[in-house]
Amino acid sequence: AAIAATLCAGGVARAEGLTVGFSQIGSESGWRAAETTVTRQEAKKNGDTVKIADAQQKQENQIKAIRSFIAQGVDGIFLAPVVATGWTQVLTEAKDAKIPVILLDRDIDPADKALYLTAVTSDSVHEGQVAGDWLVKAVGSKPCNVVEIEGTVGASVAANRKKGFDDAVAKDPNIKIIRSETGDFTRSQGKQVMESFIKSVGGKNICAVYAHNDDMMIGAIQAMKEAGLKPGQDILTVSVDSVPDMFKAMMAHEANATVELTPDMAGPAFQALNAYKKSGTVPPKWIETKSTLHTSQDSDLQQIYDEKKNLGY
Ligand code: GZL
Repeated sequence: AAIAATLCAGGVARAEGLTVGFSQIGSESGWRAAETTVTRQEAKKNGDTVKIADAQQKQENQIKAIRSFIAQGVDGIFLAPVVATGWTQVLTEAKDAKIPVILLDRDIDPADKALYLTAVTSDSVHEGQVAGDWLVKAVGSKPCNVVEIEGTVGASVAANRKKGFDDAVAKDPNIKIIRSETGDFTRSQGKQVMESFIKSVGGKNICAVYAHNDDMMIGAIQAMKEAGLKPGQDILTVSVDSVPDMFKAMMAHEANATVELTPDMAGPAFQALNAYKKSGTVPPKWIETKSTLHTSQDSDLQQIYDEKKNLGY
């Protein structure tokens, strides 16, 4: 009767919501935790149901979760792929089960492009370029030895952020990348890698640090301070994500720049899945989210910190 009433009133009855299985990497960074929070908020807003499986950053756990979602017969699967390879078999099983898969925030091997409906990601090569261009401007004409703390080995965003940054700084003969190692996107490993860099090259010989995410940079800042160095002043810092603690560090002049990455990948993903399931609309293969640069010179750092700190980072 209610549906009939709605139809009579000229509205379209809200069919029941979608049930989505989300294979999430884990909570290795503040950004990742925020993505999970925003995904729950988006589902609630749309009247959809999302089941989130935390893989503790292990691909085999993600594959198990996807198989379980297929067995449950969910309407769609969201996948944040911890690494770019090793998905062909399980995504073929999802395709055979006619369950659409949407990638969030990271990509998989382009050979498997036919195995997912769309990917909601930023342009992570561009993020690296923005970081590199900022450093070239900040360094000016003096020689600068840079150390690089990379993301998870095999993750699309780590390879892309490295490519974008390395290409951008290669334009400046004064800038040399003297060390580059993975910190696996976590604060603790970012700190350990920075400690080893300081030990091997000497803090005085490091002019700048580039970290593929803010969490590793926050660990690196801790290591620099414990070594009696002045991050953000003697040693320039640039990283990616724009988590609240990075705004705190920039306001304390212990960090210089961060490239923002929105944690809301799920919003566009739910929209694309809904349109696909309800009216067969095939989305573009890539739904791109935009990045912006924030630096310690900006006047809105406190305001952005206040806005972000309730987003579950
Ligand atoms: C980027 C995302 C990365 C974040 C890190 O899209 O995949 O994963 O930059 C997180 O903080 O670990």
